[in-house]
Amino acid sequence: MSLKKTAFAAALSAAFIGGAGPAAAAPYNWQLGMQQGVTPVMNGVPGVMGIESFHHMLLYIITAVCLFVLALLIWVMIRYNQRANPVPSKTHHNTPLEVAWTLIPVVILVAIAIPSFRLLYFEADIPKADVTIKAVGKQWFWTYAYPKDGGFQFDAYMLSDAAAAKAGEPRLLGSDHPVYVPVNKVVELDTTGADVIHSWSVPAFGVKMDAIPGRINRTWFEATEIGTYYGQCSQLCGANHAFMPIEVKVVSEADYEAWLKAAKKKYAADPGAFRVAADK
Ligand SMILES: [Cu+2]
Repeated sequence: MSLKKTAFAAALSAAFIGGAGPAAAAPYNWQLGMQQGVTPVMNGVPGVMGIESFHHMLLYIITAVCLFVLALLIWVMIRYNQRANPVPSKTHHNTPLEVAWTLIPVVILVAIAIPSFRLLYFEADIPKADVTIKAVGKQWFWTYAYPKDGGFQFDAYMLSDAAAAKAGEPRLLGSDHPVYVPVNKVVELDTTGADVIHSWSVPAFGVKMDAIPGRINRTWFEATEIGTYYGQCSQLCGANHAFMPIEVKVVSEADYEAWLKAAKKKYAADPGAFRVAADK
């Protein structure tokens, strides 16, 4: 099999059976579908459809609706054009048909609404957090703080192309100071903006939360696989909007503790240094 064919087969298998691509934690060439999810919100839990399955379900429904409408249009154009049907019937009103075209869409919408609301509540109801991180969007970098683990904070800027290549990080996605979180732990993310609206977004986690000046938006994730995950600011926030990436390293509990110990020293713990509205 040629290289191109192999990539295509990988993309196909990823799209249709949800298989992992060559690099599970990041997009890859010829990929179809979403990045592989690594959180309950993305992958779902018993009783709650995750973002990925919910998206697939919507795709099937909308495809069926579009094909059905297309078929009706083609049928009308062929069967009832002026040439095929020179004398149009004067028929109007058909009660069973009108009931059907009202009820069937209602049933479809309810079928969508039930898993949609379940997922929405699952995302909004933050479980008891093991780790809390504050992410402050700034023009154009992120400031992170670990208010409950020593209160230290640090700034995370994008790596230059040269630095990213040297560090083996993807271009435009690598950060000079990644965020570390432990695997299989609930991480609460509190986000706000220091100047304009930014958005903290990591596709593999199913997280996209606006960072709005003057308020704290809270969300959560529980990464179930060790790895490095990337995201980007997802609100147009000015000239360097595209250059304030998010890099999250999901590590083992022991590695996290080791990082925490080093980080407290490195970022010179100062609990008083980081204050936002909700702290007061
Ligand atoms: Cu931004």
